[in-house]
Amino acid sequence: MTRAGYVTLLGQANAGKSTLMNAMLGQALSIVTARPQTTWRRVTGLLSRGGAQFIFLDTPGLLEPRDLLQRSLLAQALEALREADVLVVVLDPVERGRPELRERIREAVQKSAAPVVLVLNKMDAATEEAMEREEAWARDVLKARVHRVSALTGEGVAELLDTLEALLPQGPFLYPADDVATDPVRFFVAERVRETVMERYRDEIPYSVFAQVEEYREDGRKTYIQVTLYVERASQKGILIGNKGEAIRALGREAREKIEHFLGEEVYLDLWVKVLPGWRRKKAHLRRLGFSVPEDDVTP
Ligand SMILES: Nc1nc2c(ncn2[C@@H]2O[C@H](COP(=O)(O)OP(=O)(O)OP(=O)(O)O)[C@@H](O)[C@H]2O)c(=O)[nH]1
Ligand SMILES: [Mg+2]
Repeated sequence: MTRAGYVTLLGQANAGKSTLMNAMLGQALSIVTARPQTTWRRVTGLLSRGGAQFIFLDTPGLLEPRDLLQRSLLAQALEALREADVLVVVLDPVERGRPELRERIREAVQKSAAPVVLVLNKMDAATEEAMEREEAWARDVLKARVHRVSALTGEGVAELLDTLEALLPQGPFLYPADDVATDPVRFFVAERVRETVMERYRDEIPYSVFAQVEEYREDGRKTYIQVTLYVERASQKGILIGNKGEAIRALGREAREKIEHFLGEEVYLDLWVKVLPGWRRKKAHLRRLGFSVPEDDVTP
């Protein structure tokens, strides 16, 4: 008898959800940066080992939304919560986060019918005192079982997987055993460009740029990939391009190396920048960029 099911990773921004999913998959699928709010969509990662198939759902960090994009992020995280067969709540003992977010986590756990596993991440960096404080909160408030891990070093990840496997529902595999992802390669390519932007720029730029693959041609010697970076304002376009295009060339080189590493082949990366005024706040723009906007949202 095999087991298969959805394992949703939920938690505040920067807790290490994407790093943890990648560690469990043994592959850098979701992008990771030192900045909060790196993940902007739910990312599915598949792990099949022996008689078990884990369908991990990496989600945007829980937040108190301040614009339409953030409302879309929160809605996606909550939707993934509803699909969970097993819920993994990832906590960051180093940066505890605002009390409202703890409240959101508590609500999510209470609403979920799925078994809950609480992960205290960053055990390589957190003090024993901080770990114990979080463990007490988990025990008293969430009444969940607790695992200490470091998604960064891999410590505790194997034991966590064993716990999760035992909680998966019995049933047939839902995807072919050697699949790792359900999203198209184009998505992961665009994400690598966005990851590079988030790492190289500061202030508002990391949060104002969305990357989308517009063309992907495999007919030449090298795969040709055209990615458009959508920005909110003309001034941001100038910053991205830089003096005589120097900045965007450097960005392109770094992003291309990441893409080549991910795909295992050489590519030609062509970056364009377009202004989509105030896209984070406009329903039509967000839809065009592939974000789902909550139906009940009345903002134009
Ligand atoms: N020291 C340490 N750092 C970690 C660990 N796990 C993740 N990080 C770091 O924490 C930061 C955020 O990691 P992410 O995986 O992007 O966090 P996330 O929860 O997916 O964040 P959002 O997508 O913004 O919600 C990165 O700088 C990671 O390298 C860990 O176990 N130990
Ligand atoms: Mg993430």
